[in-house]
Amino acid sequence: MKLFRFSLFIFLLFVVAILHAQKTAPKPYGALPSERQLKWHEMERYCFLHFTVNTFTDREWGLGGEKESVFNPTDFNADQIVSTIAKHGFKGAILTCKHHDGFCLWPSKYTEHSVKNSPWKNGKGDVVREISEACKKYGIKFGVYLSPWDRNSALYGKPEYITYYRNQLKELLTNYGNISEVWLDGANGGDGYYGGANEKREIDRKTYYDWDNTFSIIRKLQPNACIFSDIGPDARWCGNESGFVKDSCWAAYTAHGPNGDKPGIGYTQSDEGETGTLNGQSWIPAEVDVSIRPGWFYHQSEDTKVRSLESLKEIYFKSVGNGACWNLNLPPDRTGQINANDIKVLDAFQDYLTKSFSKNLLQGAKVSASETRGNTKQFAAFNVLDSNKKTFWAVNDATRTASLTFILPKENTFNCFEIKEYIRLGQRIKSFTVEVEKGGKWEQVFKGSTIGSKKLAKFDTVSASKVRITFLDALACPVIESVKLFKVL
Ligand code: FUL
Repeated sequence: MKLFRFSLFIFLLFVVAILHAQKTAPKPYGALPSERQLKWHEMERYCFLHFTVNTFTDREWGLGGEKESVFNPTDFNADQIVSTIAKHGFKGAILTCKHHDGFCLWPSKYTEHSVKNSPWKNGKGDVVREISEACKKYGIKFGVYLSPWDRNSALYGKPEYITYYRNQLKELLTNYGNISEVWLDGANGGDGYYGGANEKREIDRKTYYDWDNTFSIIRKLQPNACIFSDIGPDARWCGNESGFVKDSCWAAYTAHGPNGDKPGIGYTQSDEGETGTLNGQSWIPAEVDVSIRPGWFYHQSEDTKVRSLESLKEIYFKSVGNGACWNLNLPPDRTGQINANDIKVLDAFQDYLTKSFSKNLLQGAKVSASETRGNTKQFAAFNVLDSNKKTFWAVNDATRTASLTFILPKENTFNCFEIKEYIRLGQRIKSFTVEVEKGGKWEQVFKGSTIGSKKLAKFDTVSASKVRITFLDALACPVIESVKLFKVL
């Protein structure tokens, strides 16, 4: 009898513990984002600004021996550049402060190869200063690209170059206000001017730069800056320059070297960037960098080759719509402004976004769930409809399949769901479907895989008043922050 009572007591304790657990939020799963990364995710879209001597020599990669005198924009206007970015809904600008040719857009005290020896503003100009100040004016985040490869420097390839590189980085990170992203390019080593040596210099991508110590400098000087590279640590290269990540894309990432060995910047299996890693080691979401033109720098010959509206739409869905951030390159032209041909398509794209995404058709809808964690309001389905980013719908710990059913205020026509996981607790969903009710029967209109920070699930236009999202499989119980429904153009 005593034993029976004891067992009953233990059993009840167990039940109470389970019930209690379901009244508190689910435990985080796997790799998690930092506060710095959460802010980065919110940006969704920002712009690259590729500008240097190449703009004037009509090259993509300068050799390093260009005369400073070639840099001479006729009407440089940071206000025009940054206001264009802001007006079109982009949230940040990343400037090529130094590209592979080594020419510095600011008057670095560590080299003569900079704006200070150019005719532009009689050598008194500073592109980094003007762009960073315009960013402040328009509420745009400012990021810096400082090419690790420097085809101008005589020091490149020697240990002293690392000190030179870090000194320049320190100038950028201390003199220009808040930096949102430090963009580290993997392109490296080869032919160059190298102070007049004109030779080929190879470096060991895995060891030469001693990146860990450079990362510490960045963390110390700009703790909120995201560090981007092939391997993160905050954002990873998506693995291509064509404008996409795969439909199934994890923010978690475990980078590998080309031979399955230790990876480095410029030394990875780049196609892994397109998908991330299921149950990967760290939260290192993808950034999709792509140019609005065939080249990264402005070439007049490409004025007729600017991407179309259709192309920008496709990139948007394949980057932002797959949980990545989109870094669209807008190269200033020889005047030192964003070219009118580029602005034309940006206008059309902004108009498309406004018309497509300003009316959430779930406004006023009713939502019910197959299950609610601990049957408490705190985790109820209606949380996915509010605009509070801190509330979410969650199910019980053991559940992997669950659904949300929406009843619209009236029958409506739509073709795109926006779904967000509550990523503070990790990325969980592995597959899901969207169904609409037609004549009392459910019809599947979309089948997808991962969700993460944002998924745009686009399908053929349908009319219905009842629609259901079923999360079919997940790494841990589904936790959904928000759901919206649109009729996109
Ligand atoms: C590449 C560079 O070589 C290109 O010139 C460009 O800057 C692109 C964003 O990254 O690796």
